[in-house]
Amino acid sequence: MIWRCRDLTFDLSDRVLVMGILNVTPDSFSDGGRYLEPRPAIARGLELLDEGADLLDLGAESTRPSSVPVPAGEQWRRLEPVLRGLREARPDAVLSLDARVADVAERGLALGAHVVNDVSALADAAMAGVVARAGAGLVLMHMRGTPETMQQDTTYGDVTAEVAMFLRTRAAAARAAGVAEECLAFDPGIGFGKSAGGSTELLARLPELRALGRPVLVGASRKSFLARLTGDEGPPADRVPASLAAAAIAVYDGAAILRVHDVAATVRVVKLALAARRARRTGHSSANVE
Ligand code: HH2
Repeated sequence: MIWRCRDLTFDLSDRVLVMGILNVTPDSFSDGGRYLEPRPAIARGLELLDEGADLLDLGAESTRPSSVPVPAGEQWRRLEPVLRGLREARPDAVLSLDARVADVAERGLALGAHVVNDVSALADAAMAGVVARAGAGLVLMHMRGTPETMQQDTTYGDVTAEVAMFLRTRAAAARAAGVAEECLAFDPGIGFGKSAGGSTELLARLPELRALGRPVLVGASRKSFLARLTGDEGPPADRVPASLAAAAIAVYDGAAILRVHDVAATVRVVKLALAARRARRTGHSSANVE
């Protein structure tokens, strides 16, 4: 399964990309305020790359429940120096823009970013055209409503079927605007307008989303549904063990991209889960270890 992002082509049939999260925000739920200034943000990005991140996802706007939109100008003021700094320090780094505003995406793509990660799945009517013109990768994520409203109703008849239908429809809209099929990736939107049960069900039924034919991205890292299941009452960093378990389940169930805060540990988990996935497919282990 090919994922094309401008001049890069990833074969994700038997490979998992680890996407490191870099939130250049004052208020993200896990790392808000830590990387708002360019210098610590660039240092964090380099650290994530050194830990083994295949790509970085740069966001300038929190989308946690009840968060409010950040004006495009302010988002770009936060992002620009960090994008420039990372491009300068690591010209080969693969950069993704966690952006729902076409203007922000367009500016980031002009500076060399490869992917647009749009949690609103093209709510901005200009977004698909911007992505199509750049030939960028595009992550389409399922969310009910907006971050401000999404937790008001988290009941579904069949959450997986509804998510799959939504992603199919948004993919058709992307293609109609000129985005190539090979550039698309899908994301069930763990925690975005979902109960803890809904998020867990989506993880368990990932093969049904993979069957849609595009790489599936999973973003479960440190999210509150994990704490609801484990009973962890502390800060988001306490959710690392559960996040790693979710990463293992996601990879075993066919995820192609993991969006995570804890890159070094996730890289290790991916190796095991991918080896198990291969062994399930082939009937024997390909791991060359005694
Ligand atoms: N989750 C968050 C943000 N962007 N993008 C995709 N594709 N999938 C996700 O699950 C996803 C996402 C929320 O996590 P985080 O960036 O850590 O927090 P915040 O939104 O508070 O900045």
